[in-house]
This record gives sequence, structure tokens and C-alpha cells, in this order.
Amino acid sequence: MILSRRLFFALWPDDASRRALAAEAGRLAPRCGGYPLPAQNMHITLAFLGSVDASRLAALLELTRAWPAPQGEWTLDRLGHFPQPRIVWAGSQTPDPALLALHAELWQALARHGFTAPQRDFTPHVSLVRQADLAAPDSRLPAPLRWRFDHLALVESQLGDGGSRYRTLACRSG
Ligand code: 2AM
Repeated sequence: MILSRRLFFALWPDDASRRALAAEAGRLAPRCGGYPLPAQNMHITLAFLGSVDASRLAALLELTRAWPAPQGEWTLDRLGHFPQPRIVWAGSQTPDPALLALHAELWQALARHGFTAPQRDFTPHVSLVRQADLAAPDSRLPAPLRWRFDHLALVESQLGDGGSRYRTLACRSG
């Protein structure tokens, strides 16, 4: 019996954007010293919940399904590096206000369910390369990528030998 699940809320770029991000990851990985993430894993985490007792899952599924359909457009145009946990990522010079509002509203709703938002600032990003000891040589993406977000997903992360596998448990789309 599964007693706890590793859960997070995320937005998933459309197929073309994910392919473009995976190509960028492949270009950067040899320069940054890590390994590129595959197209199917390209996402932006809005709320990482960590290990959640399975008894709380029903409420999270309900919250997801009842959420107003998200709508916005995000331009990815910059590259960044988190030295810990050694990630090279794509993000924005100016994060979209609708994206920041969605993040804030989601955490307000999660707080009503007893979850606590992290203290640190939210840096919207898509992880491209893991175990990256070096930053990307440029701070800009070679070509800005615009994508419309219209799917909010509650996702389970399963850690395995070949990296993380993500499974969407519930999705709210526009
Ligand atoms: P990352 O891509 O920046 O590592 C599933 O693991 C998702 O949750 C990933 O997008 C990951 O973000 C994020 N995540 C994992 N651990 C986290 C943590 N401690 N705090 C915030 N986000 C985390």
C-alpha cells in the first residue's frame, strides 16, 4: 500500500516548446557538465508539496479539478544556474504577471489545506540540465520561446534508476 506520494503542481509547455527546450538542453549539457532532461519532463513547478500522506490526495484532486482554467502566455528568454541543486534552467527576464498570480493563488488555496509555501522567492523556471556544475555560457536563450499555458496539473514524481518519472493525476485545462 502506498502511504505517501511525492506530489507537485506544474504547467507543461506544449509539445513543440518541450522539443525546443530538450534541444536546448542537449546543446547545453556538454558545456555545463551535466545531463540533459528529456522533452517529456520539461515543465515548470508552481508548488512542490514533497511527500504527501495518501489520505490527503482526494482533497488535492478536487482542488485541481475545481480550479479556474488557467490562461496566460510565458516567454522563455533567459538561462540561469542554481549551483545547488546544480541545475541549468530556462526562465524569463520578466516573468508573466498571470503566472506569478497563479503561483500565489495556488499557494493560498494550498495553505487552506494545511500546506506551507516555501520561504524563498519564486523563480519560475524549466529545468534543462541536471548535475550541472557550470552555468550556461550565455544568459539568454538563443531564440525566445513563447508558449501559452492553459493546463494546471497535479503530478506525482516517482524516482527511479533512469531519473524521475512524472505521472499526471489530475489536470485542469482551459
Ligand atoms: P527542479 O526542476 O527545479 O528540480 C519534481 O521533482 C519537481 O519538483 C521538479 O520540477 C523540481 O524542481 C521540483 N522540486 C523538487 N524538489 C523541490 C524542492 N525541495 N523545492 C522546490 N521544488 C522542488
